[in-house]
Amino acid sequence: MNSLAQMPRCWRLASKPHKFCPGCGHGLALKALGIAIDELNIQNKVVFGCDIGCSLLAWDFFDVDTVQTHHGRTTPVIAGIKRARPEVIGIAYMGDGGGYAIGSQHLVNAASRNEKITVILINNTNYGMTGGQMAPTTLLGQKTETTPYGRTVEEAGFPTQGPEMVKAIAGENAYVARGTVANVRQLKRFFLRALEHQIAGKGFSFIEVLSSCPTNWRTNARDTWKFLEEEMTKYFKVGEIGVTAAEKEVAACPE
Ligand SMILES: Cc1ncc(C[n+]2csc(CCOP(=O)(O)OP(=O)(O)O)c2C)c(N)n1
Ligand code: SF4
Repeated sequence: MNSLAQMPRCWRLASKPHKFCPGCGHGLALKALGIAIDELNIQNKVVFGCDIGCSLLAWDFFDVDTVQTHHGRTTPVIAGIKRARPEVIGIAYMGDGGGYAIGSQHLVNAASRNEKITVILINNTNYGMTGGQMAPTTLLGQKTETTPYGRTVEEAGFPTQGPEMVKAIAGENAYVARGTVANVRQLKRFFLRALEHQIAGKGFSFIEVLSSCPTNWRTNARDTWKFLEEEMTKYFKVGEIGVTAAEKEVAACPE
């Protein structure tokens, strides 16, 4: 078992130090994922897909087969690979712009088809790579390049609650959770469960990761952590997302 201080075995050493900004959460999320891959000993079976946006900087992050695609299209590309080669472990890795806005139709349809893949979506409340525009996850009142006076419900609606949406679509066949780079041990546990769900052939698994983007938030270390741990978690609840007994009953109703 790796300790958190070690580099995961499945990381590609030649691409380290990595290319993310200092303080970026992507590196922590990919560390938790790397440890989960090591613990399950599945490095030779994983096909990793990364999206457009800062997630694409992970194209050479792991020593595993990797494909890079466009906005949310990572989901159907990985689903296609999984259908053609059911023995692989398919992981689609993307940002909130790619997954919830530009390519959201793919997430919705993959969830409703219960594709047997694992989707990991980094929620940093903005479009990181292009300079910090509003994303579906931008919090109410949050200032971004395109919401200089703060996001309002009237103009832009409520921030997307992705895991809750996916769970509502995919139901009990899916393993769904929201983790945070502020708790890497818990995040690794969620990744383990998601990958085990796929290995057991049970169906779709989806993990949203609350993550930091100090470059576009324009925050120092203390304020970055504060925004991640205090502001984001008020609206985005961390934990595994279940289906209540009442919801199951409604789903079973012929009407
Ligand atoms: C169809 C299309 N629209 C817009 C862009 C420009 N673009 C590239 S990356 C990006 C933002 C991605 O943001 P997100 O998915 O949140 O990832 P992050 O960079 O925050 O990790 C955009 C809008 C594009 N490449 N193609
Ligand atoms: S712009 Fe934001 S999301 Fe992209 S690498 Fe820098 S800190 Fe990370």
